[in-house]
Amino acid sequence: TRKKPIVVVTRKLPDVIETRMMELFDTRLNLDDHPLTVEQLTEAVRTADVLVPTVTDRIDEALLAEAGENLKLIASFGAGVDHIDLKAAKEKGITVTNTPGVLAEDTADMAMALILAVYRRITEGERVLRDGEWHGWSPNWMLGRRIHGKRLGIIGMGRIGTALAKRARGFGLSVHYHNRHRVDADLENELEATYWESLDQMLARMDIVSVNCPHTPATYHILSARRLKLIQKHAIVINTARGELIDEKTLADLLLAGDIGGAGLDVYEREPNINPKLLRAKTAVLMPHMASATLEGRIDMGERVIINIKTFVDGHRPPDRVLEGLL
Ligand code: 8YV
Repeated sequence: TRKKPIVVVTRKLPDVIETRMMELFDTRLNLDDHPLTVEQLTEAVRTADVLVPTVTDRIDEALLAEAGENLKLIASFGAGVDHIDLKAAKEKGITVTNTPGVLAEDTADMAMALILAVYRRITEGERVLRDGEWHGWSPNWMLGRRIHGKRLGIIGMGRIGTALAKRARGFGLSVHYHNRHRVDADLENELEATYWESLDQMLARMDIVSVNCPHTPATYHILSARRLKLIQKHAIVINTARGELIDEKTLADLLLAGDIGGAGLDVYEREPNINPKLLRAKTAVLMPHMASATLEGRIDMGERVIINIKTFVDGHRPPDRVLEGLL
C-alpha cells in the first residue's frame, strides 16, 4: 500500500473532521489550539506533504522558502486566502485550495444581521437595558431607521454578495452592485439588481454599502479615504470580508464626526486589535470575526478541506483550486 500523505493541521478543527482526517491521512493535529509559532510553522512546512492552515497563519515568502520538496498542497480552512503569499506558492509549484461556497450563506446572514443591528440599534438597545438605563417607553426614544425601501450597494457579487442580495430583497431593500464584471442576466433579473460600473458613482447613491469581495493587492483599501467620503452622511458601511478592504482609520474618524451614519463590522485591519476610536463610535456594531462561525459551517469547511486533499493526493485536480501548482 501507498504511504499515507503527511497532513499538518495548524489549528484545532471540529472533532468529526479531525477523526476523519486521522483515518484518511498521516495527520498531525494541533491539540493545543494556539496558533503555531513561526518556528512550529517552519517545522510544519518542512515535514508536510499537505499543510492545512487557517486565517491566523501567515504563509509568507520567507516561510515558503523553508518548505520541503514534498509540500505540494496548501489546503486552507477558510474562503479568504490573503494570509497565503500566492506568488511565492506559485513559484514553488504548490497548489492552493480554499473552502468557498459552504460559508456563503452563514456569512450573508451575518451581513444581514449587521444591517438590522445598525439600522434598528439592536446592540445599543440591549446595552441600555442591561445597564439598567431603560426608564420606560417614549415616542421619540431609540429611533432607528426603516430598512424597507432603502438602497443596498454590494461591492463584490460573488457567492456571499449574491446570498446577501437574496436576503436583502426579502427585507425590501433594492439591490445595487459593483463587480469586476456584470453577473448573469438571469441572476440580475432575479435580484432586480442594478450594476454600477463606477464604484464611485454607486457609493454616492447608496444607503447601505456592503463589502463582499476578497482581499487581494487590487482590492486593498477599495474603500479608501477618498471613497469613504463619497458615501452619504446618513449611509452605513458593512464589512464581513476583510479589514484591509477599508481604510479603517478614516472610517473611525468619519463615524466619530457623524459624517457617516454607522457601520457593522466583523473584520478589522489588525485583528484581534481594535482601533480604540471604533470602540468609541456609538453607531458602530462590532463583531469579533465570527461571520462564518456556525457549527454546521465549520464541519462543511472541514469536509471541503478533506475533499480537496483527497482529490489531490489521488492525482486529480482538487475542486476548490485557487492556485494550480504541479501535480
Ligand atoms: C474563517 C474567514 O473563520 O473563510 C474566511 O475567509 O475569514 C472565516 O470564515 C477563517 O478564514 C478560518 O480560516
